[in-house]
Amino acid sequence: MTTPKRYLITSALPYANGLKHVGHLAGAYIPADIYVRYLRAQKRDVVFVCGSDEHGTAIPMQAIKEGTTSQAIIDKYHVAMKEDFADLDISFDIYHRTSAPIHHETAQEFFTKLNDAGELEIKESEQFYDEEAKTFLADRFIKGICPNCSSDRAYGDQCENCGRTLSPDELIDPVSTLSGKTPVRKKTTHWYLPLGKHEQFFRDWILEQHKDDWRNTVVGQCRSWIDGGLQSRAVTRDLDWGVKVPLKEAEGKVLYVWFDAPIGYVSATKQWALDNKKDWRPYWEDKDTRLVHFVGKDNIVFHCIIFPLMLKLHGNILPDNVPANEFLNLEGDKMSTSRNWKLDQRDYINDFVKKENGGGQCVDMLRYYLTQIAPETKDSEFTWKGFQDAVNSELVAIFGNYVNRTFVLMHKLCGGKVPKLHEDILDDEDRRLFEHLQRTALTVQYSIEEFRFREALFEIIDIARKGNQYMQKKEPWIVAKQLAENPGAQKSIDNCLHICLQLCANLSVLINPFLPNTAKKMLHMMKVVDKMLDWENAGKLKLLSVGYSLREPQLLFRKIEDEEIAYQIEKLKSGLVKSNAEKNKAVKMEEKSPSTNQPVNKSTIQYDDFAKLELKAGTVLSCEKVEKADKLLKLEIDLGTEKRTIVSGIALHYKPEDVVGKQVIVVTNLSPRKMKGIESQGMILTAEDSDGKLQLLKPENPVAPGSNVS
Ligand code: B3M
Ligand code: ZN
Repeated sequence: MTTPKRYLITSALPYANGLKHVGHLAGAYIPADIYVRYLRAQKRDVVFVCGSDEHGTAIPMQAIKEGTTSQAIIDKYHVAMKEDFADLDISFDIYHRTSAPIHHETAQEFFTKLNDAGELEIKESEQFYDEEAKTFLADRFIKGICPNCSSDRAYGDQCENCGRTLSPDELIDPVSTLSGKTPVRKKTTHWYLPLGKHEQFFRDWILEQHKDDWRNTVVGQCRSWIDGGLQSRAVTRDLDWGVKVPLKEAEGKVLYVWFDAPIGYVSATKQWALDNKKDWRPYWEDKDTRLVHFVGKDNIVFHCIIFPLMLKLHGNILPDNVPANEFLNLEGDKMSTSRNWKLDQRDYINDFVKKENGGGQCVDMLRYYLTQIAPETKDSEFTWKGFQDAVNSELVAIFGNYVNRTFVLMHKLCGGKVPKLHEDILDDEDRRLFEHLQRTALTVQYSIEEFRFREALFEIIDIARKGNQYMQKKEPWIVAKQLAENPGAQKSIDNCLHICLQLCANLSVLINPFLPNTAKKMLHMMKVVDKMLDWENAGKLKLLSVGYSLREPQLLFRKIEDEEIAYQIEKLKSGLVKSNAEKNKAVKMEEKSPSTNQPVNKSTIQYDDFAKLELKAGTVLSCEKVEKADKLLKLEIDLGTEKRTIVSGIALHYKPEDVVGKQVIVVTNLSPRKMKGIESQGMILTAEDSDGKLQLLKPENPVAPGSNVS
């Protein structure tokens, strides 16, 4: 691939509605930062932009939750997120915010240009309206049951449980999150981006042009959107928080957050250019710019379909790649803010980075582990044990140990100076190591250019591993013992340490984009300036001059102790218990059925509470799928004296024909509730096996339908 004139690199703009966790960090920030640091070391013209996404319903909802104003929320979280990124050495050229006037102007100009060119459709439709709060209900202000997974944590834009993108119409049992009431439908006008009209463009651009250089997961998601039929997307909302629609007839409407947020990349570039006396235009208008968006997989459609279309219609360049990451799970479960099952960046910073023996090395430890397990091709998992292993057995035992040994021995056996390389006694072992280094430098470069950071990091550690093996074979400390009888042996010691030191210098160049603090520490030890870290030095064999005196070694990494890990795991678990206790309270107040499959720590109840349940055995008479609900089955159940219709979320685990004739246990006195328009008159009991599959509970031997269960 040819080298472009300049690069514009973006990381997804995080919502300013709360602190971000390490899943976010692994998905969109660390990979982008590695890439940018690499480009800078290559002396390329690169601008790295990000900022807070301060619009959308997520902000006023958080304001309601915290009993404050939307403005106070964005001010608080904008500052907090900016600080966290800085503490973790994410090296944005600008961390901007979408509440800035320059952003509002830029977003409005985008809308106006598209609208004036006739590229938007105007349509009247019926939307949910809360009569009590006297407002239309956009996205997050409407809640219901997910048609895909039956979770009750589904909103008008997306299900929090399964991640599916939703429209308010798809929700089962929609309620307003403002008043808790069932909303009514009311007419309203909105502006739409007609994606369907541009289907051919997407097919050519993504499915043909980029089918090989974009990640399979990204192309796959785009293909399913395109093949599924691209619908027009509303780009305005009835809401009073956001960028005002710049039209008289659109009083009270704002731009949809997903219309304005990605324009935030443009407005951030403008602000950066202003601050640095540069021209922003070529970064967005000149074809010789490579635009790369780093995002998590839930943002793919917006960065590959919606925003590119906006850019195209507005006359801008298109992204060259969108290396989206899958999700990072935590200790066997999905990371979740609502369940408090997460590791916030802030918590890591407080518990490790800001601690006495923390600092830059702890930043690098997290950057290391999150890159080593980066969910580049599939979901991956953060475990505290995995973190400890990565640090102790790779960073400490391989990388840190190699550098430390080299420096210690150089001081002990070579007088603290870079020894000479005696070409006349170079052997195969020496040459093999050189060759390996040169090959690896190229592999690392290639992997980074292809956004395969895990692979690149593995290769770098492997150099240190090979360095350790080399030193173990050469055993300069043993050779040193023979010096009295054989003074010529010093040459062999010199060669070993010369080579090991040049390898250390190379390691600092290669590791720099990944672990910048470590590279800096190594520079200090080698007494060299930043220029050493220029990428052109990668793979070079004479980075350190002979006779140059070097400093004493500093330990690059400390060990992670068992107690630290135990403490973190305990903290995580106790956080979950707390959030479940709060959640149980909320569920009770809302009188929701416990249909979510989250781990719940229920409190003890009295026998009387249990006795309120009426449980009966029944026999399934018939069963069918519920339309437009992947998880639901509708069952007719014989309870002896009566028949009942029950809707159950077992469709992913049982086929309708497999259930007919089976006996089941039914909760018969649960108040009826409607799901997908069908009244469910009770609930059947299941148990979840270790694979997460639901198993129907049944009496050991058949009993008469209607038999009591106790
Ligand atoms: N704020 C969603 C998110 O944080 C959204 C990204 C915007 S990128 C332009 O996942
Ligand atoms: Zn769902």
